[in-house]
Formats: sequence, structure tokens, C-alpha cells
Amino acid sequence: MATGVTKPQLPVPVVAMVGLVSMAAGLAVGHLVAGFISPSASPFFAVGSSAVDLTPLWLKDFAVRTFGTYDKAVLLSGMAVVIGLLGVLAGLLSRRSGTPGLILIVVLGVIASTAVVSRPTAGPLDVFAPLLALIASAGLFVSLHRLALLRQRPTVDGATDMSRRALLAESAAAAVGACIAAVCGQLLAGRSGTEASRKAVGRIVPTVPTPPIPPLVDFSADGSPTFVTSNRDFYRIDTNLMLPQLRAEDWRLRVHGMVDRELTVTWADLTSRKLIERPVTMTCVSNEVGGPLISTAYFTGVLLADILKEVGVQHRADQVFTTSVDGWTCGTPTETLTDPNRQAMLVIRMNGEPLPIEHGFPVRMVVPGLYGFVSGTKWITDMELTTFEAKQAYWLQRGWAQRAPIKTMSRIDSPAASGRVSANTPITGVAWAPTKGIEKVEVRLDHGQWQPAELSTEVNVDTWRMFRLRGRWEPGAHVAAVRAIDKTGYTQTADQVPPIPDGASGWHSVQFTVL
Ligand SMILES: Nc1nc2c(c(=O)[nH]1)N[C@H]1C(S)=C(S)[C@@H](COP(=O)(O)O)O[C@H]1N2
Ligand SMILES: [Mo]
Repeated sequence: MATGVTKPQLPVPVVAMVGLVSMAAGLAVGHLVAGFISPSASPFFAVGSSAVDLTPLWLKDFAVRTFGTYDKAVLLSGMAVVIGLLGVLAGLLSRRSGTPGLILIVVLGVIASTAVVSRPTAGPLDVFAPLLALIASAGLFVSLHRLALLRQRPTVDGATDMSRRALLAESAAAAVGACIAAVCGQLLAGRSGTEASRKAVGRIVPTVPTPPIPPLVDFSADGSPTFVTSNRDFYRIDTNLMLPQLRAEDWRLRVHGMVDRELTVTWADLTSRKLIERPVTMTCVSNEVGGPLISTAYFTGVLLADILKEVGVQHRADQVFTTSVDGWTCGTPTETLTDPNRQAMLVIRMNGEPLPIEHGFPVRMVVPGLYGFVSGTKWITDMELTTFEAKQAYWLQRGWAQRAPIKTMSRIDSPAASGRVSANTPITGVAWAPTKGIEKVEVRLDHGQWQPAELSTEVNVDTWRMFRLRGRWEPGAHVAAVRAIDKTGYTQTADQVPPIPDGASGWHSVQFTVL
């Protein structure tokens, strides 16, 4: 077909590079500007956070199941690849004229700006980060594209070579500049002084001395978890791509809504109150049968029952609706938090040190017996007494349950799945039924009789308990299953229930081979 070819087509590698470099430079500029304004204004992270919030249930479930706690790294890398490809696409659309690529960049810039301004914590200045990102990206694209066209123009002298060199030089400079900008943005975002504030908190001593850990609380020598999970190994689940930065001295908790007297708690106020310390087992509703999302720590804090008594809860307020500094929300039954036997806490210390930032520094909630998504608000800043009818929390809006007590469950830790062990290797693991307590654990080998396992010392009913079954197993392949019986008399059933909407259940079993 003979159309009058007026403009030459730019080569694919050239336009791909132009698009990619422009896109990367824009994102980096946005990240740098966000470093000055607020880390959550970074277009890259804002788009990622919006993606997390918009992720459909099945996909989130798949991501956690497949990538576990690496799901964030996977999301961020995936985003980087997709954005890179969009940059390449902007280039490929612009082999003749730069207009289509420019339009794509503007559209993406508008999407990123929308993501930034619709973050729950967005400030009025935040929009400048994506806006300057858009200007940088579009400007660079136009400029590089013009150089590329110049380079293409047929000339007899050395002009082609010169514009080729100019194009390469400008692209390289932009790429290097982008890297520097991104790194600087990252450094600026981390300069908030939160870690310094955490160090400065110093020693927090419980008002009420903690009983020492009794002997024989675990069978870790035989492969069960240790009774206390170190802060480093404690599972972590949240929607945050960047950790919220909140200094203890800036922290405030407003307790309001259906109360007789509103209250604002400061760090100094909180730490001058009666501080109790006790071990609590926490677990995530997303934990699969046999999964790792369960840990135990000594938590120090103020009883929520005391605070709620002080504000005077009105009787219709059946929900305590808490919000963290990044806008995540959580709904907890009021009756659970006011129950004096429950010992729900505002926590400031974990295993003897100030809360690690990723576990909610400076203050979080811990409620024995409830899954984290309905009780464990980290970086907590707001507590509203309201009704379940009036307000829906983050995960409830996404299809998870409104009320979610932790189910009685057990897990085999040793032998490991498909493990190859010697004939006298004990079968050990952990069982939990927070607020109820574990009465008995039974293990079954090769679909035989259920046999009672030995139990570790109970520390309190809110913590997990280890089990161990000793024996001599025949050489060859075996399958072991476990079930727990709690102190209400309930025995775990074989029904395999998936985590959605209120927690997985079913017997955990492992196959292993005796050598
Ligand atoms: N601010 C905030 N708090 C949160 C979450 C969150 O996404 N954001 N996730 C909750 C969930 S689902 C769980 S299981 C617990 C996990 O606490 P951890 O990370 O300290 O183990 O925190 C809860 N608190
Ligand atoms: Mo969770």
C-alpha cells in the first residue's frame, strides 16, 4: 500500500529506551519530592497501596498463600515490571509521532495523582509529588523523542552521529539522575526520627511484676516452636508497603464517639498508667491449616477495660472502631474489650523492648482470643465507640467476617512435611485455643487410633501449648495427623474450612518417611 511516508519510523530499541527512561525518571522525581512532603505521596507507593486496597479477595488470598509474607516484595517488583513495560509501550506507540506516548504518560500521571490524593492520609501538598513526576516524565519524553527523530533524519554530514550521541548522553544522564533521585527520596522518607524516638523511649517497666516463665513450656529441642517468639521471628501481616513513621512524642489516641467523656491519651499519659505484662498468642485469620502465621510474645501495656471505664461507654455502642495512622480500620466487639477477664491491652512493649516499628510502634492493640484483623490495630491513633451497623472496618468491607474469635487449632512442626527421620523421632508441634485453653492433644499415625500426646506446661489460657508424642515408628512412609481438644470440651473436627471469612480449620497432617 503506497502511502506517502513523510516521517521515518524510529527503531524499536530507540523508542523503547526513550519510553522506559522517561517513565523511570518521572517515578524517581515523584519519589524524591515525596521524600520532602510525605512518604505516602510517592506515586510508586501510592499506586501500590491502592492496588493492595483494591485487590479482590481471591487474588489477595492467592498472593498470601503463594508468596506468604513476601507478597509485598512480589507486588512491588511486579509493579516495577508493569510500569517499565508501560514505559516501553509509550515508546513503541511513538515510532512516528511522540503524541500517543505522551498521551499515555499523561493518563498514567493522572492515575498516579488520583492514587496519591485518595490515600486516606493524603495531605494537601501530596499532589505535588505525582504532578512533578508527570511534568518530569512528559518533558523528558518530548525532549528525548525529538532527539531521536533528529538522529533519524537523513543527512550527509555528521549530524546523525551528533544527535545520536546527544540522545544517548541525555538518556544516560536521565537514568543516572533517576537512580540518584529515587535513593535520595528513600533516604528522606526514612529521616522521620521514628527509630530515634524508639531508642529514646528507654526502659519501660511493668507496674505489676510478671511471673517468671515456668519450666517445660516447649519441646523446642524436639522441633516444636519456642514458647516465646523473638520479635524478629514474630509473623507480620499488614497492608503497608511502607512502615508508618510515628514518633512516641507525637502520638495521640483520641477516644470518642458514644462515650460520656471524650479522652485524648498521650505517650506520657499512657506510660504513667498501670502497666501489666503478659504473654499472648496472636494469629492471623489468613493462616492456613499448618501455616506459620502464629506467634507468641510478652506484651506490656494498659488494660483497655480501664480506659473504656474512664470514658464511660454508652450501652448502644457495640463496636470499638479503631484506626491506625495510615487509615487502616478495625472493628472489635465492645463487650470483648470491657471484659475484665479478657485483658485486652494498648501495648507499648514487646518481649522487653519498645514495640518494633513493624509491629505497631509506638502503640498497638492486642486482644487475646481474636484474630488480628478484628483486634490488633498497629500504629493506633483513633478509637471510636460506635455500632457495627454504623461502621464497617477495612477487612469487613472486603468480605471477611465481622466477628472472628480464634478457632481451636493444632499444627505438627516435626517431622516436617516429607521429612526423612529416624525411627524414634518424636512427633511434636503446637495447639492453641486462646481464652479457652488446651485440654488435650491427640495424634494419629497412619489412620490408626488417636493417641494422647504429652503437653507442655500451660502458661495461661491465652497462649499456645506444645505437644509431643514419643514412639518407635516402623521404617517406611507414614502420615501423622493432630487434633486439639479445648477446655470447653470442643474437639477439632476433620472438616477442612478455608481461611475466608473467619479462619481455617481442619486437622493438620504430614507425611514423613522413617529411614
Ligand atoms: N494498622 C494496621 N494494623 C493491623 C493490620 C494492618 O494491616 N494495619 N493487620 C492486622 C492483622 S490482619 C494482623 S493478623 C495483625 C498482625 O500483627 P503483627 O504484624 O504484629 O503480627 O495486625 C493487625 N493490625
Ligand atoms: Mo491477619
